[in-house]
Amino acid sequence: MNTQVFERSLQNSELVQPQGFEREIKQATFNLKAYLSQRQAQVEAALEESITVVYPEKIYEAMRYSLLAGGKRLRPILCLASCELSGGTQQMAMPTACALEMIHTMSLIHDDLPAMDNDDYRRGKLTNHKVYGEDIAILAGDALLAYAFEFIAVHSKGVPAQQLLQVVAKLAHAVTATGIVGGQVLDLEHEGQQNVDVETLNFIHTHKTGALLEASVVCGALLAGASEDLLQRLERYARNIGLAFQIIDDVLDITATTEELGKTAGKDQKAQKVTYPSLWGIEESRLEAKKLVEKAKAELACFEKSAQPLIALADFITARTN
Ligand code: GRG
Repeated sequence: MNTQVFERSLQNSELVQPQGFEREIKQATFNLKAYLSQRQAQVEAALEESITVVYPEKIYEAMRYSLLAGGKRLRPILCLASCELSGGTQQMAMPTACALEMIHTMSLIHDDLPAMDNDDYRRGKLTNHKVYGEDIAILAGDALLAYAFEFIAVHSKGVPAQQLLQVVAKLAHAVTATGIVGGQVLDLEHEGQQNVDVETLNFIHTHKTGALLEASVVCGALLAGASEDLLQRLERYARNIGLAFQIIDDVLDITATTEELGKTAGKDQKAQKVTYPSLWGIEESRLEAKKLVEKAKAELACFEKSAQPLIALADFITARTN
């Protein structure tokens, strides 16, 4: 993983000052940096073990190349944190956490293809198709997508079958035309159009980016058999951080360097894409993202200590630098 870039994001997140004495006390007892690096190491180890290279080697190598290329591992970490808040264990959630990263990675591989966003770099490395060719990159994405569902079904332990079914259904819903794919189609359709309004932009991003982030949080809770009330709180938390995440992504495309992002910076402006900063400006976009994060955190305020990881992760989303 691109450790330096991740470290910079963490340092930045620590600069965020909690508002109010009470929150200061709560956050003082929670070390986000330590939490993230511990969880990240656990996720890396599980992902490393998840795919073995066998015959035909090329496809397994292509899958591993992108899956193990680093990244913040936010989706798996959100899933683990949500499962634990809901009374479950890390062991119950790890296969789903890995599956979320497999799906996220496949969406990045396909997004980088010449037919889509056409990028040469991702996570600080050459994109999958630049190394393995377009044909293998498409197949590596396809293989990761199917394997994600197999991985949940085969490796989940200690989770009732009914709960696993709910997880699989939620995840599939977040990926298909009702989720990432639908959002991506609309994004492609509106490329180069200047009359995109904020409702359309929200629709695109709540599907293209938000759906998988929401599924990460909700699946963690489903695995643990969370109550309906908790599920709804977590869903609202996730929807708010999902949109905030994309707003900050748009801002970073303008303010961060290619080195910091690990992919080509300034692509939105170059493609004359309508983004949150192009509609509102950078400062207003940051403010909107912060408001969404505050709304997300308010959903979990009643849980005190057990919600500290998810609350700190919400802050990290606006403070990140990549
Ligand atoms: C999912 C079936 C299926 C097909 C893919 C190409 C495509 C359809 C969708 C594009 C989805 C996409 C790339 C959305 C952008 C999401 C986003 C903001 C990614 C960046 O996430 P980070 O910052 O990345 O968490 P790291 O590298 O840290 O994991």
